[in-house]
Amino acid sequence: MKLSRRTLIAGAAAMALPMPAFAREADSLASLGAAKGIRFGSTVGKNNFADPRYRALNAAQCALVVPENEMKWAATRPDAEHFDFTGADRIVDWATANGMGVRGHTLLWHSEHWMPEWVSKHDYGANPKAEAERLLTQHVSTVAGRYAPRVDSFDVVNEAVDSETGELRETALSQRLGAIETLDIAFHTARQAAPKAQLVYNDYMGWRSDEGVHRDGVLRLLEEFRKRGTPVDALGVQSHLGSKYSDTPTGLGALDETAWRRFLDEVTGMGFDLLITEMDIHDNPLPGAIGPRDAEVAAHAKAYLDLMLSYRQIDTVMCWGLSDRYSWLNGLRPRPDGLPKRPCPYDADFRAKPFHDAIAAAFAAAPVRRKA
Ligand code: 9MR
Repeated sequence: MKLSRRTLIAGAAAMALPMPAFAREADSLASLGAAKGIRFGSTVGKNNFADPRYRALNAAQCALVVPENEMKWAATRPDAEHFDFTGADRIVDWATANGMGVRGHTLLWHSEHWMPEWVSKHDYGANPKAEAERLLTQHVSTVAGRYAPRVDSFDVVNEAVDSETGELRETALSQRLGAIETLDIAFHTARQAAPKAQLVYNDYMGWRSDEGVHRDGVLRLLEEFRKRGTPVDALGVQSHLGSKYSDTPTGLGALDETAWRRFLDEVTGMGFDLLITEMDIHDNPLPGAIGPRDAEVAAHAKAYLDLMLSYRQIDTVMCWGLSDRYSWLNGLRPRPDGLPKRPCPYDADFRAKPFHDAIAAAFAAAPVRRKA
């Protein structure tokens, strides 16, 4: 009897055996994606990287991983003088040893809230502009230089556009340098430090009808990048799908597919490639019963991926976590009924869910990529 990889993983996990090391099988999401020229992957890090079952699941399913937090300023820069690459190195070394590629996330999270506190409190001295530029270029060149070429795609700038206003956010760096100038410096420095890597602007604008302001803001920023000659290769479409603020049982929100396609057309029309960088589905507004809930999540994922993969500029599809056990969404507002969330392709016990099958089906239906 030939045991499938899924059975082997579940069996080994149940018996608490060391995980078998095996090559990815033909039915893994990585292999199904690769058949169409798509790299499939997910994020690892935080508390989940210590779980051997979870590492094995990722190694079995993914061609690519991205450290969830370990490459951010908050993890790599305890203060202005020092770098700490312990967490990021561990993930990059493991991925390389297991034949997986790595994406870098993120060289600059352009948000006061998500930068370490010392960046705001830092003494910028007599020439604050020069000092802000020194900090930023030193950071980007050190991190990008360390991980190139093992990292061949970086989220250079993350979430610079305020989703409520469409304007660029302000940070301690941008107060000294100017907002667009800060982003320019980050991209130019990344290009120098990692000349062969894909440089990505990454954000969470999406296809719901209430996301128009955010979409417009991102479009304006991308146009500005083109005008200024900023070296940006692609837009990372995070794809955190599902509810925003509403936890009422209204489904996954009103969609505006026409506006979304127009947005993607404009982005690709400017010559940017696209990536899906952080896909998951927040199921707070969906009914508690697992069958209908999983079915709705899967249908949503399939419709979304079908639309997205019709753009051949997408050759990377990443989930933000493979298993419900470790989703960041568990730390967000609880479901109104208090039940565990089910936002990922695998459940909390690492069993594939209909969301997994939806990804497999979308890959099977996808046209072969331009760059395959
Ligand atoms: O999933 C990440 C969570 O563990 C961190 O606490 C948080 C702040 O560093 O970032 C989360 O990841 C975010 C990603 O870096 C950027 N896009 C949105 C993701 C979910 O918030």
